[in-house]
Amino acid sequence: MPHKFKLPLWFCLLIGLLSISLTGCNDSKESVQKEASLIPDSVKKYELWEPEPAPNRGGDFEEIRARGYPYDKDWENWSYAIGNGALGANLFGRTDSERIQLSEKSIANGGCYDRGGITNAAELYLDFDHPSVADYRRTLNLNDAIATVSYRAGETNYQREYFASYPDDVMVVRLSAEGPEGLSFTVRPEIPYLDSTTERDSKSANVTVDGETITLAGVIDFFKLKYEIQVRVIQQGGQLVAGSETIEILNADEVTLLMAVDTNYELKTQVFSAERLEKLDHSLDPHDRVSEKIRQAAALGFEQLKSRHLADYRGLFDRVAVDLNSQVSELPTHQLLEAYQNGQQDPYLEELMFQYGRYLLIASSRENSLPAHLQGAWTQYEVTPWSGGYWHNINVQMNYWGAMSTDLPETFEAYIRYFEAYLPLAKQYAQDYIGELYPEQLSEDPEENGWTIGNGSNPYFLPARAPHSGPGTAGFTTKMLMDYYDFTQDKAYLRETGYPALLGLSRFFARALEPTEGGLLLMNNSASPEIRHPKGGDYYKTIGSTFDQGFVWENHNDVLRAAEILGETDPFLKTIEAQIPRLDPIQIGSSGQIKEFREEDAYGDIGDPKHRHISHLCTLYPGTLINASKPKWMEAASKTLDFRGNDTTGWAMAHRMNARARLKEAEKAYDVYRKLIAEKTLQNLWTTHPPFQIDASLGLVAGVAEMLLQSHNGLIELLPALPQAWAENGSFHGLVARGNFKISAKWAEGQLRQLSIKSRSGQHCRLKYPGLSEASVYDENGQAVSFETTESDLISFSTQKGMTYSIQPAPQ
Ligand code: FUC
Repeated sequence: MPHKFKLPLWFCLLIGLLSISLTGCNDSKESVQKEASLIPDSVKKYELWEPEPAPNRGGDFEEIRARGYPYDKDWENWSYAIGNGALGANLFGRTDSERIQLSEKSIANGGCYDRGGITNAAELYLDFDHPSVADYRRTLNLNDAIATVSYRAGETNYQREYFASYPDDVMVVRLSAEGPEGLSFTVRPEIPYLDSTTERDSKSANVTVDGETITLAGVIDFFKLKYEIQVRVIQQGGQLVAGSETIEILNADEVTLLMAVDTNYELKTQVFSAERLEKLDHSLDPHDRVSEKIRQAAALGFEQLKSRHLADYRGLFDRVAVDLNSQVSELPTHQLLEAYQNGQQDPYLEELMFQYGRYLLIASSRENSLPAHLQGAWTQYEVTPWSGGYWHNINVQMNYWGAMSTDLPETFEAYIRYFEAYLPLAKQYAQDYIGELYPEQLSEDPEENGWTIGNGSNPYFLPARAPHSGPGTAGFTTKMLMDYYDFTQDKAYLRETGYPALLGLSRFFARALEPTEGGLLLMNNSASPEIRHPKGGDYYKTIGSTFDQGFVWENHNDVLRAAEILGETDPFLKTIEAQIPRLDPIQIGSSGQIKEFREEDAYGDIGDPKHRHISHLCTLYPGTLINASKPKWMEAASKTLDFRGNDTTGWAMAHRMNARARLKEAEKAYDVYRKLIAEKTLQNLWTTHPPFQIDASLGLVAGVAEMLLQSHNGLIELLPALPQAWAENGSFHGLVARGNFKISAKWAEGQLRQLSIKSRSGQHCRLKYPGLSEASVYDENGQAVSFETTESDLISFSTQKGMTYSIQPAPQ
């Protein structure tokens, strides 16, 4: 096809047809620039709020959820979470006795499996004794990551602001009072679960007060973890009275509380590989580090802490906006949710859930923190459900599915650091595995045996195998590592971490695959996550499950692509190339389904037909093997999802949503999104398995992005799964496509109307949208850009790094 070249005049006329505020043809350069950015006119307010404090009726030790206790319904349903990656706090906004519940990711006891589990760090109560108040409001503002409480008691107005600062690693609360009464309250800390009867959860604590600082310090016995929490009380006006374990404030105008937490945990291989009591350096004391954080924060003062927090947080959060043609709702959040549950279609709540997911990801995973765990960064439990670990058969991956496409790759750095720390032990596991099962395959060079992992890890523990999830689990993990490169185009990362990881895993797979008589290579010790024997009972073990074969396929292909990008020529790449055609990962069964197991015939022959996991569709999402170039597989995947149904847990709905988006089944993707909000969302908009788990909140972020933009098949597809409910009018700003393109688009009446693409790495750009070959492309100087087109809906053009391109689709 010839290169397309459109005249600027034509371009101006087209733009004139659109209802955007452009000033006419004389101004075309400026117009194009304005259009190119597509920056939303104003930032929409995303806020959770309630006219009542959260109830706080306490936890119930009798109610055990996913092995976790005590279950605290009010904490899960009503409290608001803030966090800075490492540190989390749940706020109740109470006026009698405020409860600030603190979590820190390394604070762990034995947990429910006796191999470490995060546990509630501390409770801080602020006793106000304001039993009857007026004009009460508590909010969690997502634009600023600040929570507030305001009310009137008597003639006095009280205000609170809370935030968790990443740059200064402190929690900050400012309280103020205006009126005759002044601000009087008692700061009363509590170390929870000190009376634990089980040895694996026992701990010591010492609470001291020195002037304006309360210190909580102690040891959790299981790993001999030393922890310290300091609370500094800085008051203006009034009086501060230090007790033995509390601080009382009398008649102040304003009080700032600073909280810092630290432990002797250090993320390095030793925490995974050493024996329980050797994991930590017992000579380390967190005291100096905590004191220093408090000292520095106090020196900065509230206003500076706040402006540094806002600059940091907004720098991440503001990168992406999605407008589904909504109006900001004035309803309290639980009523907004109730209306939705009663069938009201509300694009504002759908946007709010998306942005809330991004907020929760920023709050629970940062460059220097441990990754987001099953509960993000939060736990009030003594024993957290499933130990609050990193589950590698879907949950931890789902946490990061939306990180790259919604321009928060920094949050994934936490996982990269975690991965690098556990990798040496994962290599040992591969050595053990091959040595035990295929001794003739064992290489003397340990690197040649690669690495492998099992399912449920945590900051102290990495399993070698999982009873119910096959070796594909590690391939599920490397998909994130490859995606990180594909989105960021960070070649140094690919060279140092991504490629060696992928290559190492392919080395392991290559040794662990067993040749069959028919010439195939199948994974033994294979499983499909959590599927049990047909008649219940134990986990189903097999040879060559779709999950395992699929992830070998994905990893093998990704490593070849990575090698090409880096110009690597390792001779082992030839082995990988030769193995790929022998994997036979996808088979269609007699019901027209994607088989989960090779020995399955009709759908549901093996395992629970309504099972939450859809691991045999992982090559549809997050993998790429099932794609539009294989319509039969796409059809079979769709049938499989129909058979499986949507009556499932929170995160499993989020996986279905992403899978439906990949199938371009816009209405079905939307239906499951609606169901997730209506059925698995709590009043504080946390999502639930149940119990509360963070993955669905983060997985739906990817789902919304995937409905609006896809980029997994070597091209960028616009509005691939736009449902009727969003079609009339809408826009997105700043979503990211693989190749590191930052994309903004507007649509109306279901049609793409404007598109702008910033090329952040200068990659070749391939775009897909119906009729795109008739479009016009301009660079940010207003110069027409020539492009190639091979099909009517596909254009491709070279880009310059840093340049923003404006694409004007022809009207359909
Ligand atoms: C996987 C899932 C469960 C749960 C657990 C934490 O094992 O199958 O549903 O999410 O992780």
